[in-house]
Amino acid sequence: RDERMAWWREARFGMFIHWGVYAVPAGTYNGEQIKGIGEWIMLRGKIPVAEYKAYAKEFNPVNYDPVAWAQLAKAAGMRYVVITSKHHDGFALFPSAVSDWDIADASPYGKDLIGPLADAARAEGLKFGLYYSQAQDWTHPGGSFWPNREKEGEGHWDEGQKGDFDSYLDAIAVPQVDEILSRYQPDILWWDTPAWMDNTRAERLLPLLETVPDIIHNNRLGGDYKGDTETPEQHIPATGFKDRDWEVCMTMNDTWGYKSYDQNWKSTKDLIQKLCDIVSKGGNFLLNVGPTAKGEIPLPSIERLQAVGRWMDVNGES
Ligand code: FUL
Repeated sequence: RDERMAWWREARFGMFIHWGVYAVPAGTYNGEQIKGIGEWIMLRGKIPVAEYKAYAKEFNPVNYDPVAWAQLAKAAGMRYVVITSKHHDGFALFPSAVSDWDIADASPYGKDLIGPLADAARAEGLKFGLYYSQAQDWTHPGGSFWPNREKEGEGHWDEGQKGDFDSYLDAIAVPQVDEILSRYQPDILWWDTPAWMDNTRAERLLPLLETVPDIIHNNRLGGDYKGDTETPEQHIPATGFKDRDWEVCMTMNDTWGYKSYDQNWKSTKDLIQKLCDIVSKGGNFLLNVGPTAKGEIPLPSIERLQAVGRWMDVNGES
């Protein structure tokens, strides 16, 4: 374990990327600004599946520049990148053989978004991780719904979402995790919101990880599985975790996925202080950017990362 975790413990600072079809509505549905984090707009707005899927026709990231993204992360002093390969809306940013709700079939862009970033990150000497929402899925029949207090089989708002959770795992989650592991050999698998997961279900995904030597995964798989890393979200714990690796994930404004009108940006000074606070306690900092549907990281995020980079040039380790 120690050897496997060595690069991660040294890394300290990484870029989280929440990118998907939710960047099209960008926080607004039917003329209404939907409260909360942008990538949850489908649930918070109770948007019907067919209506939500239509957004993919406008998800055309022609300005996507994975090399520039990787260089930005590198210049900021980050050592790894973690991108959402599939978030709760079920949309795959990679071509998937088991679903048409993916970049290849549902968007005019039509090309893989994950592979080019994996290559660009690795060319910059960065490690490459994938987020995958294994349980919660609001478009494939049978996917689960968070929070856990929604009983199994409940929580949906569209008939098309109904189905059997185990069948969903068989048809979508297991084969897609297999696809992303075999295709991209990620250094990290970042699970999320394990609603309705238990040991038996977790054990259908867990063996897939063995196909990627030394992969690191977080504590959100479900059941009793605690993974390699603790994942405090949007806050810095008062003290570190005893005998556990940990990583704080945080947004620069108040959303992970792009929202056109969220301008509540943390200052560069605040971000640097947070990084120092976390690192001094022995943790890692996974700092998020939410690119637009055209494939652009918002300028305020770029400016902050560049400023953190200038601070790193003076104060960071090389
Ligand atoms: C949460 C998710 O529900 C959010 O959308 C985001 O991905 C965050 C990092 O994890 O639990």
